[in-house]
Amino acid sequence: MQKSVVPVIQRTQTALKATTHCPYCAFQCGMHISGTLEQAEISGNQAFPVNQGRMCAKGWNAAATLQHPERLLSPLRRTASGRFEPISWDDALALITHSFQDIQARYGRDALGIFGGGSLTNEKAYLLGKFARVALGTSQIDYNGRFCMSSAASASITAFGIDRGLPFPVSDIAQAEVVLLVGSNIAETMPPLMQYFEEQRQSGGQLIVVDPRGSLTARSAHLHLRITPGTDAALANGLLHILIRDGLLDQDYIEARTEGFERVKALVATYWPSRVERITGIPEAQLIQVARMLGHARSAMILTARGAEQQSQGVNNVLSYINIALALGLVGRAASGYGCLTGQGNGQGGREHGQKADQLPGYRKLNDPAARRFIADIWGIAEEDLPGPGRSAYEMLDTLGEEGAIRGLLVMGSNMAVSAPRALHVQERLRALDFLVVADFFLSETAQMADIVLPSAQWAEEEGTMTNLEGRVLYRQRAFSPPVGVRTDSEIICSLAQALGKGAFFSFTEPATIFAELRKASAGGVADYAGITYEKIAQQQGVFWPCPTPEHPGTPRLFQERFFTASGRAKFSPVRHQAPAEEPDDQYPLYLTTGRVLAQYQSGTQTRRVDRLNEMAPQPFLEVHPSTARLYGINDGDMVTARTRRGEASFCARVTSTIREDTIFVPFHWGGAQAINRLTNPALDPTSRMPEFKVCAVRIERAVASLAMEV
Ligand SMILES: Nc1nc2c(c(=O)[nH]1)N[C@H]1C(S)=C(S)[C@@H](COP(=O)(O)OP(=O)(O)OC[C@H]3O[C@@H](n4cnc5c(=O)[nH]c(N)nc54)[C@H](O)[C@@H]3O)O[C@H]1N2
Ligand SMILES: Nc1nc2c(c(=O)[nH]1)N[C@H]1C(S)=C(S)[C@@H](COP(=O)(O)OP(=O)(O)OC[C@H]3O[C@@H](n4cnc5c(=O)[nH]c(N)nc54)[C@H](O)[C@@H]3O)O[C@H]1N2
Ligand code: SF4
Ligand SMILES: [Mo]
Repeated sequence: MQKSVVPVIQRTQTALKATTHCPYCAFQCGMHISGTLEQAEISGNQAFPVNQGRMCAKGWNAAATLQHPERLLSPLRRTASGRFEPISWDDALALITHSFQDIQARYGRDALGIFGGGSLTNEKAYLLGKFARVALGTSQIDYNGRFCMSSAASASITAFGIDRGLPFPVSDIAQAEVVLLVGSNIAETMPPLMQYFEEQRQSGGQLIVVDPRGSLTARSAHLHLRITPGTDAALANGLLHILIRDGLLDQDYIEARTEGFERVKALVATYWPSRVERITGIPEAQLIQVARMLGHARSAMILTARGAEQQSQGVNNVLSYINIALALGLVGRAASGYGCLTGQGNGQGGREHGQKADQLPGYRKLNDPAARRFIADIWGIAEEDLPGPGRSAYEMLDTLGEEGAIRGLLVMGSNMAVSAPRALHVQERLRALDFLVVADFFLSETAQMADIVLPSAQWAEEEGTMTNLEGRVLYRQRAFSPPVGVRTDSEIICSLAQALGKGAFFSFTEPATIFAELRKASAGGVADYAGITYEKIAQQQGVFWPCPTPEHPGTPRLFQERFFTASGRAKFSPVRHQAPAEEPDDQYPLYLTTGRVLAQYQSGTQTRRVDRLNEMAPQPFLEVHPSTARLYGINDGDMVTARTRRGEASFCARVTSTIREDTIFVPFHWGGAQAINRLTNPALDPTSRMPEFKVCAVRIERAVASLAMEV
């Protein structure tokens, strides 16, 4: 085989030095980076109060992607023969401008769409939203947070009038007597967060984990509730039923600080323990034990993550857990409350500054006339020129290329060919586009389908702010210059705006000037960043929003006095348990659930290119219970084919007694034939539009040898 020539990565600046944050998850570990181009050194930032110097394998190996031989170093164009050829930036920008203008002239403004991501800095998320509305005049922009955060966000806005993942610093976890951790596998998804749970345990605290699998996290807990997938609302209603029955509520709090309890009380009356045991598979005795642990604790927290949220009932699931937190008077009390563990690096900030279909900066609503006037003024456009709300992420992908839908798409910060539900269909829709542009560091599976690929700078090559899972705004320092030929996303957006004749609205020369405008645009909004500066972030080790003025210290803890609803009270929501969109039947007798492993990140574009991480997690696997495996004649290590109504794929079996007998689990970090999203169900939550990644019906069989060879 001929060896391809590895391109030389050249930079104008080669010394590396920065105090920054990890490029991956929402824990945003503080790190120092130093050394040389050839040998970058990464160390944990001991002074940063969130990770306190600790990191996981992804963070320790984060420098490996910077000098990676597969980095994109020039724009690429797909030729008639389907191959990519390098082209100049001028040519790339001219081709994009021409195609964009042509598509809008033929099909209207909304025929162009933008798909952003929760890994983009606040500055870039803000700029992308402005680019869609001002430079393209399209309503069609959404982002991958719709697959991630949207259910908890909707529920929190309904209950509390605000959506900040954790309304308290992570260090509060260590002080909580009892923590109910729902659908979260932090031992793999945010390992350094475990230090607070360890501290909690050492002070006599207890951890209860709700998960259909005995995940690494569940195995470290005092109690593991092995829930039937898709039944969280029944569990939460059942716990509240027992709390009411046993008189364990905080009546004073309910009266003083909440509204709507009576309707919830009436509704949960029918969720008696034996019924809830039948639905959830959790023994009555355990239900009573958990209710008592929560009800008698002086401080308690309920934390949810994707397990309960990525469902067609995701919003209801979260609301039902919030009902418990309110009934016990936990929200706003010391070392207590409800929180959602945000996932992506900037999953929090990414949902505040306007890359969401229905949103303007500062977490303002796009259909609120006052918000429209305020932002239109800042942007220097007429209010009537601001488009209205557009389609949500999956609805956008589902209709790409169709009559009246999006014909040209710009993707920045997502690899939906791997990560979207029903991925084969999404790939077909991507192929149906007239024009696809992808900005990425590598030729991701989605970039491979593009007409034009633009090479973007990575985390250590640009400055900017990120907002972590606590709502703490952080500053990423630039460590060195991007490779020659590579541009930052901000430069890309601004130069595209220029080429489209809208340069006057995008005359930003550096992230700091974008942040200055973001601060103004967020002023007076829910997510108010007006008082946050890069300098203040450095001085305070991050600033918690809301922070409305330069003198304001920021707000680490919310809800101590009031909620952000019109009445200032928190709202109970009566929630009925409803089955997931697809349940096991004769044809597809098992549940399929999906999630993550420690060493890989998301669609894997970055981490599958890091040798050390690939050694730790080289391929996906299918977790199956020994009795189920026996039933199908499957041994540990066999190739197993899994099929749903949407597709099939084969995986290596991992037989483990920690998972439920009726459930299999596959991680989603791989593309091609082993992408589990070929099988997942795109049923959406009616409010959040979150797809049901966590539950669908599946059948399995031992793969024939030839099939095993193929993958
Ligand atoms: N290593 C690694 N870390 C990551 C990421 C990564 O890709 N890799 N991604 C980051 C991002 S963007 C996110 S969103 C977070 C996600 O972080 P988590 O939410 O912790 O991760 P998941 O593995 O998706 O899901 C958590 C658990 O939900 C369980 N589950 C499945 N179905 C149900 C159900 O019906 N009810 C309940 N209660 N639980 C259920 C699964 O078995 C799984 O163990 O991780 C972040 N951190
Ligand atoms: N089956 C299943 N599917 C899931 C999930 C699940 O639990 N199960 N979880 C869902 C969740 S929670 C999430 S968050 C999504 C995530 O899935 P994706 O939206 O695909 O997210 P990433 O894999 O992080 O993709 C980011 C892409 O953008 C590139 N990128 C990263 N940062 C930047 C940047 O700053 N600029 C540019 N230009 N490019 C960048 C990366 O190289 C990568 O190719 O997956 C969802 N899909
Ligand atoms: S991936 Fe998350 S937990 Fe791991 S080092 Fe990075 S920020 Fe920290
Ligand atoms: Mo996520």
